[in-house]
Amino acid sequence: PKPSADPPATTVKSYACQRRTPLKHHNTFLTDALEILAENAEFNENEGRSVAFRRSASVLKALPHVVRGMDDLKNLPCLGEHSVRVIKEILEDGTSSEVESTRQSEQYQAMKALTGVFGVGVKSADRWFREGLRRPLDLIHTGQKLNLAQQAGVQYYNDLNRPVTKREAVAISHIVEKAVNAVLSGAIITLMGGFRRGKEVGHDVDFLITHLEEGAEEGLMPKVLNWLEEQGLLLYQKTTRNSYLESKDGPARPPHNLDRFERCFSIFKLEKGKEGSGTSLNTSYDSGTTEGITGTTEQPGPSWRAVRVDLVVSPFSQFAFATLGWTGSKLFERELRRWAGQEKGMSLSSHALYDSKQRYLRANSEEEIFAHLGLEYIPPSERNA
Ligand code: DGT
Ligand code: MG
Repeated sequence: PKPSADPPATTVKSYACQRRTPLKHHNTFLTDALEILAENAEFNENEGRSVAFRRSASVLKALPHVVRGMDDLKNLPCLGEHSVRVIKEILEDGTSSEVESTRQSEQYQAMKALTGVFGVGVKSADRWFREGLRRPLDLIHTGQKLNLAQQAGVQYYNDLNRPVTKREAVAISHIVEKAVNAVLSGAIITLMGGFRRGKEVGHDVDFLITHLEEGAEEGLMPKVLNWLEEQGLLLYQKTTRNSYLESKDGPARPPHNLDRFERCFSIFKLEKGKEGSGTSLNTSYDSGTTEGITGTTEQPGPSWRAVRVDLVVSPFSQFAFATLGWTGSKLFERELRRWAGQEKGMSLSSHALYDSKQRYLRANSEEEIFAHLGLEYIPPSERNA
């Protein structure tokens, strides 16, 4: 291979949604470092800084070659001064002092551990950090008031921080299919998120559920959850309503449409080796509530593990938008919306696309949405921005 004296004339487009970003790329040694700084900026609630580092990292992920010298960065978009400084240091010294000191800082480590608890966001973690807490168990020892999600998060901390394998995701798919089919026939269940992009492991398993017959999906979520609950397969669940409020001037749609697009954050109890056959009888679900922990005295053991599962139900008319919106990556999604707004004067969400005159643009597939946006179609496996 030629040395970098003759840098390849790689043209990289500036929006992540204009580029192909494979799962495996050539510059992990740089992108891991930049993403530590992005994460740390998030812990400090500095969103602009965080996005800048994530965009820089993402550009390097799209390169078809290893970055060996500063010449390789010529003509690349999105690389801010700070990112360039970090990259230069790593290329010259092997490491970046800023990245290493961040990685080792008490604040970064504590924030990482505390936000690693399901249900704990940056704000709570930061408050606890300033009160002297460092580890998830400190939340228990110091008697912090925890909501139900956080209680489950602490209880299943180890399992939920262990990567979910593709194999486990498939096992969960079978359970979800069984649950959905038990309460509604003909529903379509699709694995979303990182697994749809080809990842071998994930932090959770994401599903999108719809039905060809518009409206048939209404009321599905509570029924599915009840079924799962009865089988002893749920350790925690919380359903949130669709918070889609941006379409006041959008197409005439019945107001109850707002309630149709539901999301459930849950924790499944996955039996090892015999998936789909829940055995726990220890349920205490009150169907009058929308949030509950069951089997609170149980701890994961050799026979089962806890897995984070996100369920989303979408009416068929919004299915293409929901599919695009729930496939990720997060940066790819963000860039799609930024492209739509800044370059096209359009407005894109997981529910709809409106053009610059606030007209709703119909789409039956992801390909049609890319076409509306004037973008080349990027398949899920190349959306790992
Ligand atoms: P991971 O960490 O292996 O689970 O990776 P992903 O890419 O599956 O990330 P995840 O599960 O956090 O989210 C899956 C995709 O769903 C994400 O890329 C963007 C989308 N998404 C996540 N949360 C929301 C949300 O609150 N609203 C909408 N509209 N989309 C979301
Ligand atoms: Mg996921």
